[in-house]
Amino acid sequence: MPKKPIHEAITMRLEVLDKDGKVDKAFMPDLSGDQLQAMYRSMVLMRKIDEKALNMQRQGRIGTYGSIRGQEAAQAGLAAAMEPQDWTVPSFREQGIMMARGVPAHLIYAFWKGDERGSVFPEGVRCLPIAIPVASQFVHAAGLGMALKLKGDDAVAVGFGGDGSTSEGDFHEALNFAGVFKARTVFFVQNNQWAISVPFRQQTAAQSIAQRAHGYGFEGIQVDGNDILAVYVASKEALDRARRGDGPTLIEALTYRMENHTTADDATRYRPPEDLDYWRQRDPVDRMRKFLSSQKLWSDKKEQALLEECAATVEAEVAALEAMPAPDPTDIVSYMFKELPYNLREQREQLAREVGR
Ligand SMILES: Cc1ncc(C[n+]2csc(CCOP(=O)(O)OP(=O)(O)O)c2C)c(N)n1
Ligand SMILES: [Mg+2]
Repeated sequence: MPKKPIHEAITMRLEVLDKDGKVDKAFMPDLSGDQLQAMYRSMVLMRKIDEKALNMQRQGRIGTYGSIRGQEAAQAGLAAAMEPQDWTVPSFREQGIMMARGVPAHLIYAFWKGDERGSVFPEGVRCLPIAIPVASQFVHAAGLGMALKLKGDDAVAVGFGGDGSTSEGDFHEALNFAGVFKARTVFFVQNNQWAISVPFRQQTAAQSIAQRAHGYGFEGIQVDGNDILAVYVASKEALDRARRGDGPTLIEALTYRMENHTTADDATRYRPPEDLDYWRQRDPVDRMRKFLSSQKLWSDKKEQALLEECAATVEAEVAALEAMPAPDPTDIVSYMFKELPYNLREQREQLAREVGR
């Protein structure tokens, strides 16, 4: 008996903007000059908020911090495609999209200062708290997407993780459930090519993360994650599909982590320095600025004004952080359960006695 194919599986990669800021017109999204400028501005603000966090960590004003430098296009491109009612289910490297979705930066700083109030977002911001357990976000996003479907809510849940997270069982369980139940979910993996010191080639023998979606019966797409326009196009398509009820999508945004894993890491011990030169030439922010300039949508004057505006925003967010009254130390166990189990209740009482609360 000859073998017969039972399915076709082709994984596509999307690029719109090349490293020199030239676009492939066939895939150029229909966005106005104002929208394109707003997308650029959003990336620059993300970078400035991020740079400040690294500086504050060095000054001892916040704790350990993981930078998003190099991943701004992945987060700003997706944010631009999301609707206000959509849910964000972030991991620990999503500060950019969280800000773009309405989480004030000083709360993100507060989180990294170890302050539980950094996870309490303004009313109406549909963003779950930062969750550190790798790949747990996919399970939450699958469940949320299933709930949205059952409730007939016109929103999509977007769950985040990195390349390393795709080796966890949670990733596969979440994708399987979401596929079977046609969850209103988009799985957004930022493949920044490192999981702390483990390179991507040690995560999987597959050529891409995107292709793994085929095994769960839905589409996966790889995009140039340093190309904000490609990320926007792929995200819009995936969000529209989920909103129509046609099921989830896995997006792999191929990018690069330009900084250390966190401030507790030293990437010079494992990463070839020439990688950084290669990726610096593909910087997502520079690339979009080159494109906008070529379209006469940007100028040195606008750049200067934007940098001044971002510096003022950063200072205002730091001032808001430092104006927060000292946190209640017993908060560390306050939000884990609706009702505290007896052992945590005892520990909280003991802590309260020790700190005099
Ligand atoms: C379940 C679990 N295991 C291990 C860790 C420790 N840890 C934190 S980040 C990380 C690597 C994550 O790599 P990746 O998914 O590529 O995300 P990136 O940090 O590159 O954004 C690990 C192993 C964790 N937080 N959770
Ligand atoms: Mg990674």
